[in-house]
Amino acid sequence: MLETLNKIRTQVVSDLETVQSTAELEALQVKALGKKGELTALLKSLGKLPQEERPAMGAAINEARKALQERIDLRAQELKRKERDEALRREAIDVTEPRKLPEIGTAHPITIVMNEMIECFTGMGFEVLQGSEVELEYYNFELMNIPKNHPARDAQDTLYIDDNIVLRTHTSPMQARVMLARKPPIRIVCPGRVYRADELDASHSPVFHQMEGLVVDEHISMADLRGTLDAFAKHIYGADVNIRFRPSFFPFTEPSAEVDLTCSNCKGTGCKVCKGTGWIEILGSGMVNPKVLDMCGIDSQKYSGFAFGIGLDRIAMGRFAIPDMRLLFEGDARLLSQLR
Ligand code: 2U9
Repeated sequence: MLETLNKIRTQVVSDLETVQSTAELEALQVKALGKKGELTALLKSLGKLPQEERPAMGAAINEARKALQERIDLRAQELKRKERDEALRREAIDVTEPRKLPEIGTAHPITIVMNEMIECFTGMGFEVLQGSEVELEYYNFELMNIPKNHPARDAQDTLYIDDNIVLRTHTSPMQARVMLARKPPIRIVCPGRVYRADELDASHSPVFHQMEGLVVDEHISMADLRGTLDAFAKHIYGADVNIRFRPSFFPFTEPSAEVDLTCSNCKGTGCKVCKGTGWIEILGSGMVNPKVLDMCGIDSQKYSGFAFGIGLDRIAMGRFAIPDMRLLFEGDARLLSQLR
């Protein structure tokens, strides 16, 4: 039996040298010292020995178990250290390795145009206000001198939320609110989304973008309007462009004018883009109708004002040669990637 014990011992010691992982080591420990292991089997067979040999043999087995357990523990420590070192090496991250850069986005063409205009008007002392897209009919129409039976109110043009609540058809209700809340001088621009009951096609969209401006003070004249819009046109399109006024009509301005800009394609000589006229229409404007001033609580005897409205979508399309309005609203990243 002692011989068997020594054999087991020698075998375990030599196996300890060859195990290469903690998993293998555990298996070896179970095989040698486990409940069903070789040493336990040996202990159980003590009964076969003559009575007087049993204590010495039992002690020898227990001594062997203790000695082997110590060696196994030592080996376990070694293997653990080795495995940890290997894992550290294997999982090492090279923090100097260049990473794949995320794609950098671009501002939307309408945002680009809007920001340029905001910069221009704030430079001239205008304040920027945004307002709500859902408005009372009263602010959107009544105060803008568009009474109940006016064609502009037709359900075909206006998206109604409720009896007297609409999606604003222009940003003007914001300007009306400012006039009602403040005293002149007023110098504001209101950029934002507006809504009309239009089908979406290459040149129409039920949602589009405007920037309206309003100046109210004593002695404001059409010359102030012209000077402001001329500075605006030159800031956005370059010092060599001019503007011209054509008479027009809007319920909220009197007199009213449509404003054309030197055609950027032909520099005013006439081409296909401007249909031979040398001019491109860019905005509408006028002197604020005295009726509107009075309804908004501003004495039209003392004060006068000018206003203008710019459609940002058409301007963005012209600027970036975007042929179809739908491209502005589809959110296709391939459109923006061309503006980079
Ligand atoms: C107040 C008084 C007057 C704003 C104005 C226009 C002329 C105009 C169009 C431009 C292109 C709408 O987006 S568009 O289709 N706008 O032609 N807008 S005057 O007049 C105002 C605004 C507020 C209190």
